[in-house]
Amino acid sequence: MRYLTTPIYYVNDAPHIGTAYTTVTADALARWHRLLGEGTFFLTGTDEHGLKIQQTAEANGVTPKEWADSTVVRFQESWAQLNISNDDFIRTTEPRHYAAVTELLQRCHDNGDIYLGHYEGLYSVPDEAYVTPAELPELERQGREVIEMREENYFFKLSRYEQPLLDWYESHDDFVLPKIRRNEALGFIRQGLRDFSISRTSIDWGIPLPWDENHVTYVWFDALTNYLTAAGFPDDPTRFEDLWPGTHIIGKDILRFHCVYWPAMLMSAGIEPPTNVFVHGFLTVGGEKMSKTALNQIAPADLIADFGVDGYRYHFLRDQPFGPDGDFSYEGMVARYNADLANNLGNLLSRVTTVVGSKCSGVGPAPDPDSALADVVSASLEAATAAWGRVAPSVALEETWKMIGATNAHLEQYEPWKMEPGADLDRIMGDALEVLRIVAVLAYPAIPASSAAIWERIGLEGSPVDARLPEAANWGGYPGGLPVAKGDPLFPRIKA
Ligand code: ME8
Repeated sequence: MRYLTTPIYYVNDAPHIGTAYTTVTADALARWHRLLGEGTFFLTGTDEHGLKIQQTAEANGVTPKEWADSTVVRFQESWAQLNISNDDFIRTTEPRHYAAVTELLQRCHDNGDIYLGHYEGLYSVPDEAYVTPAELPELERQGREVIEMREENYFFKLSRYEQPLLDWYESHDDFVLPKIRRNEALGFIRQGLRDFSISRTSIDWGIPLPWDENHVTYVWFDALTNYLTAAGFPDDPTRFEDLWPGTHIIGKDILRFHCVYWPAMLMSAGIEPPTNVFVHGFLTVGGEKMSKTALNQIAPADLIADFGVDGYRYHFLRDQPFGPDGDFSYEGMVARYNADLANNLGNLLSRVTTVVGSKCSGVGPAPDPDSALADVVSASLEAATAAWGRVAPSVALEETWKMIGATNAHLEQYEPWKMEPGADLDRIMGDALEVLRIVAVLAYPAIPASSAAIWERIGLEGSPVDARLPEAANWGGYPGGLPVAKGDPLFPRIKA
């Protein structure tokens, strides 16, 4: 089973284009793997313990759990609106998660990797992490709350895992992708690893340590374990065996936790590290870092109102390559939407359905088995498949759109709207319908609802969700003789 996860987002924050970026990308990947006929389990959820949530709940006069219950809905609604096809939604306040964290802690403890020590130093509340004095000026500049902490903590012997981690990276070349992120993680390990604190006594909003109830588990130890919980750890070994190890999709801000701490924790507990960690860069808005204080966090719903759900999904998958940082601009989004969706795909659909309506009595002809477009399709399919495989949705979509471009050019060359009805016209329209069918399958991970609408308009039964690749992209699958409907534009042009 392919097990894909997003980070679990802090329940305190509202969803924004950054958290939605990871979630939409993971969703598109999950949909792609389902198209390939692979069993796929896709998880997202929320991170609900820790000082930040305790403080906000107090400020709002409610318990932390009440606070989490009222705010988690924002994520659930946003992801539903964005058509996210997660199979499970995990909340770290669920009993199943307490069981998993307790078991993981106990295993690391039994393995001799947890000891009692003292911590004195600085703690960044929004990051839920200890920080060094050297990091303080930058954190202050960003307006992040940093407090003095002095407490007894349990520590995890990360130092013991320096060599095992280096060996793991050595023998698992693709563990962290893209390569620049792998090098970043390796650089951190090579600097030497310090043990990290895994418990707190100063807060009580968390999961108690099984051997010392005065301590609650540090929020990161707790949060990372969500990936095991949802896979059935520890109570459902059959399910766990089937799902684990998983693949994590994360942003670069939490690379150290996922690529260094997490595999070490798992090794300590005798559990295999994840298969892959795919790490993307950060989105900025008009060149600025997004933050609550800068009031520049854009809510997905605001853009969906203008571009529709699929317009939203397509933009971030196509225009923000996975890996490097990227800048978001509204103008850029309008330009991409108009070029690729309103013009390229929208035009193709409307031309084809119009001509079939007026010159083929609304009945779609079958494609020509020897069409020149068949070669374009097979080249695009090969390139798009490779791109999805290396988590490069922007390239996969660019390749898919090459088929659309070639078909529009084909139509412009033959101008079927000027032709008389007959075999020549039928061949051209059949080819264009066939490309639309294949595009509906290949673009489905990005624009699922629009793909289903195209499918229906060209008269096909069922939906692209049931298609299986690569067979579904074989040339000649459009049977002909189906009713073709014109309908309203799928992607109305947007004025800049
Ligand atoms: O860190 N651009 O949660 P979080 C792109 N609870 N992606 C962004 C982004 C941006 N500007 N801002 C946020 C936490 N993200 C922990 C995770 S996992 C075991 C625990 C995305 O709500 C990106 O995926 O701060 C980043 O890694 C994540 O949101 C952080 O979400």
